[in-house]
Amino acid sequence: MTAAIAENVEYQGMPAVHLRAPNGAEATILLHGAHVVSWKTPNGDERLYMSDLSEFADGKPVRGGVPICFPQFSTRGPLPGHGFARLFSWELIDARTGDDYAMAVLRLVDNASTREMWPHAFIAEMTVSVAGDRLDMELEVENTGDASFSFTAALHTYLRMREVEEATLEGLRGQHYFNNVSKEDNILETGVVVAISEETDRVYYDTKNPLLLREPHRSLGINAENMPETVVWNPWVERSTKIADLPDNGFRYMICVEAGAIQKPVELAPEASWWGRQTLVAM
Ligand code: TA6
Repeated sequence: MTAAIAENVEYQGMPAVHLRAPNGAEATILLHGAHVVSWKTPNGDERLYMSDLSEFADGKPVRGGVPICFPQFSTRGPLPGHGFARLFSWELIDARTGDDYAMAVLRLVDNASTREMWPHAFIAEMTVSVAGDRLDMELEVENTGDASFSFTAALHTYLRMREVEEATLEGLRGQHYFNNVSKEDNILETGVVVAISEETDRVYYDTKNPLLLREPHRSLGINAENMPETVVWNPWVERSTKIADLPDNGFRYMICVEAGAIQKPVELAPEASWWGRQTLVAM
């Protein structure tokens, strides 16, 4: 055991905060987008996927890690895809360590640029902590204006896979989903596991069970709170070639399992706040 660390570092030329729990688990979070770009278990095993072709620049999304989608999921509205939270620099407002954890809190407050796109006053805070074999990520949004607003949000987690075809995702049987590839809605998931062998882009509704992502050599527990949708995304062969910041074979080494509040927008009255959380547990 060593002391926990929360320190300012650079990652790909951008300011970031590096967390290390006393057991050696680590996470790195960019101030840009409050974007978790790395999470390693104590044995040094990286559990998040990051594209080698990702750009790291103001106003550009990062391809990999955990993009925050806010205040709009995907292209379901007039804002840029997945909203603007991932395009701006957030402020690091707290970085702390304890006996068994290290954590950081980053904040985005509405400003002239956000109000140009979305005319609302808000504070968004992302809290990230590493402890034991867990990564906890919580997004909180407060309405600081004098009118209600609504939004959708997601933690668009890119999980690193040794080979995505080896992986199975358990816990979605019996749920209904929207298939964003075929555009069919309300499809019943009948499979005991979801496996990736083609382009997959699904929004599962009202998912309450913890999920288990198994690979032959390791597993990952995925829990969400207050984020009722689970998105499962892998672009597969053809679509990958159209994503400039993803290597053509990048889809083999990733699966996105996202926690979101998507189907029913969150309505926030003045002074009200909301939070949603995703927890990953390495096994
Ligand atoms: O969450 C799945 C999804 O919305 C897909 O439809 C896919 O386009 C992906 O996110 C990536 O979006 P991005 O805007 O980061 O290219």
